[in-house]
Amino acid sequence: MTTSDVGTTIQTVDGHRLKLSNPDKVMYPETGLSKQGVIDYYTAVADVLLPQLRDRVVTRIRYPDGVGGERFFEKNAPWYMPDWIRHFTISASPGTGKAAKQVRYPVIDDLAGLLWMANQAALELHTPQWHVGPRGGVRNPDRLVIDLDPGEDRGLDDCVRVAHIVAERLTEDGLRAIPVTSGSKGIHLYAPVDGRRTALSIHVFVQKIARELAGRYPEQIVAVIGKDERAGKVMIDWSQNHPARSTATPYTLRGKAAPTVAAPRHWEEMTEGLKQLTPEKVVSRLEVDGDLMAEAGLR
Ligand SMILES: [Mn+2]
Repeated sequence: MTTSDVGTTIQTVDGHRLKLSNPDKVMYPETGLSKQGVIDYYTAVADVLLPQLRDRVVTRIRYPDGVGGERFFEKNAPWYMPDWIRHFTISASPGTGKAAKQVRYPVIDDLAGLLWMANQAALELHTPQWHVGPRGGVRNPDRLVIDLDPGEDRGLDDCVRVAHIVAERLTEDGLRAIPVTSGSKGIHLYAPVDGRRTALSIHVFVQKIARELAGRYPEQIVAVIGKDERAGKVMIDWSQNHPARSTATPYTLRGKAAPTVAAPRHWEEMTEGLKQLTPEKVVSRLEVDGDLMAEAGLR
């Protein structure tokens, strides 16, 4: 049910009354994608995105004036968040034994929560590799992530080559990775893990693999996290497995000049000329491919 007002629509979603403000506001000037367009995208992918968000705390990058304007990274649930969106107060660095500040994180359970966030211009959603339990306990990760970032003079083709190298190395440890083009410059590789290892131990394990591959392919790969080191190479960023870190959630929009999505891909696509995907493309692929994340055991 939708009623219209000047600059606002009221929708009832999942039994919650949602006020969507400024639907015509342009969020991506390069293509003209509006806030309504963002809401339509998130509605179209909800069936595959919600399983990625389920029981994970979500940090947001908000673009109140669209991608050309100021953006801010938000961890805490804003005070005005409706109480039907769950939230958990958790250490910013759980499971590390370090004193860290407490964060009141939201968890998105349904389309209503997703659209409430979209209405906040939270274009980008980021999640950690661990779940939160029903009372706010932090579980061991059920997946690992390896972020491939191209340095200066390197691009997606170079990331593709390194993705194959990393995936093959992971099979030696019985891990099967799926590539996700990040919607930015690189590729995220995800692999399911059995939940018996802590985030910190996975963090160290992935760091070891990154260093090993950088040693074996020094012309192509660097395992040192930093902007300068990666020039002319692909950086294997292992650090996003740290329990304090999060990664762009598969199927989230990215806040780039033109709208793109963090999108799961077939290995057969991982060849020269690979491109990042637009939201339209991701939605049309869903009808053909279904949920590649689920197929990879990642939901
Ligand atoms: Mn990256």
